[in-house]
Amino acid sequence: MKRVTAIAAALFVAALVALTINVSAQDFNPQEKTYLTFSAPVQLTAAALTLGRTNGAALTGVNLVLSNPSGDGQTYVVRFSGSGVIGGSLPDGKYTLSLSRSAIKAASDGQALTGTSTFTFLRLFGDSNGDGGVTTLDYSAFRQAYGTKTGDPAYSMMFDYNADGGITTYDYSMFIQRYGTSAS
Ligand SMILES: [Ca+2]
Ligand SMILES: [Ca+2]
Repeated sequence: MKRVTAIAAALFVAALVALTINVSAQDFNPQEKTYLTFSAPVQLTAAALTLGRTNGAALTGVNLVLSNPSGDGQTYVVRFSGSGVIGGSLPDGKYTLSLSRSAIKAASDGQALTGTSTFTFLRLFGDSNGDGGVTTLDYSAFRQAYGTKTGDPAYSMMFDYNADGGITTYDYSMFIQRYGTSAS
C-alpha cells in the first residue's frame, strides 16, 4: 500500500516538473494578466504564493489575487491589488514569486508536494520591450502612443501609467523620469 502511495507521489512530482509560469507579460504591461499554468489540475490558494523584492526591500500594500476563471484547476490568474499597486501594476523593481509546493495539492488525490519554486521577474514602467532598461527604442514606441486613448489603434496600455485610458502629459512625465534607467 505504501508502495502505491509512493508511486502516486512520484507521478505527481513528475507532472509538476512541467509547471510553467508566464510572468513576462506583467513585466511591461500593467494590465496584462500573469498566469500560473500547471500540467495537471491542482488545488491552489493565494496562501501558497509569496511575492518579494529581490533586493530585500519591504513590499507593502500589495496583495495577490488568485483566480481560476476556467475552473480547470490548471490555469490560474494572478493579479495585484492594494495601496501599493499603481495602475493595476507593481511598482518598478525586480521581484520573486515563490510557490510553496506543500500548499499545492493534486486535485486527483490531494497529494501535497514539498519544496518551493521561485520565479524572478521585473517591472519597469516605460520598458516596452522588457529588456530591463528604458532606452531610445522605448522612447520611439512611447511617441507613437502619446496622445492616444483607449480604442485608438496606437493606444498602448503599457504606457498608461495611471491606467486612466489616455496617454497624456502625466504618463509622459512618468516615462521621462525613467528614461535612461534600468530595473533594480
Ligand atoms: Ca527597454
Ligand atoms: Ca494615463
